[in-house]
Amino acid sequence: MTQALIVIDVQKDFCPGGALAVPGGDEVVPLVNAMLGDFPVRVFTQDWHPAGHSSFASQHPGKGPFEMIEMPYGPQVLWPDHCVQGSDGAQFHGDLNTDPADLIVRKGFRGEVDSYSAFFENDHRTPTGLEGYLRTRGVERLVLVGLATDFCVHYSAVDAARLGFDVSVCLPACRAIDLDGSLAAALEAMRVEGVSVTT
Ligand code: VGL
Ligand code: ZN
Repeated sequence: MTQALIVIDVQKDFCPGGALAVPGGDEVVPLVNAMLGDFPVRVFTQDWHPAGHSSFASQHPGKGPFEMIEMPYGPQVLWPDHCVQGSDGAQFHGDLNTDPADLIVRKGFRGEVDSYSAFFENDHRTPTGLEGYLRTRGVERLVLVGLATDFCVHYSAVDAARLGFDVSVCLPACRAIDLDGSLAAALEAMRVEGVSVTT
């Protein structure tokens, strides 16, 4: 069974000092680097928003970061401005070994819709193309690592499981934002969808 390592959003803005820092986000870097050699297929994702993206609290007068709003496609958390296309914060962490990446998938590049998952945007309908890439390369099994456990890793893992991939999340190489219990909710949602979580 061909296995792919999917490295989610290990970018400067999600690491300490970044615009949307995930506690301990940088700690995953050496672990991810050490795992790359074990996989014949390696895909990295990069959160990649245009300036003024609709998920940014700065675009919603009277709202602040981490508040919720209703978007046409459903509820959406508002975030500090982060991972703006071409900005330093959108770059991968400087110590992440990106040379072995076969494919880099950028997501969240449409102004009006956010995209946590590496497979579908937050409307749950618009594909990123990653499913077709993995299938045409004969990949059946995915191991997910990266940031953040409770948002982009979680949504990617659930979508992948629903698409029929055998999915496992390697928790030691992930870190969470954990807003209002979102980590526990994500772990439960992944369990329900048949994602295996390794500790
Ligand atoms: C992410 C919030 C906003 C993530 C991306 O990578 O988990 N979280 N954009
Ligand atoms: Zn984002």
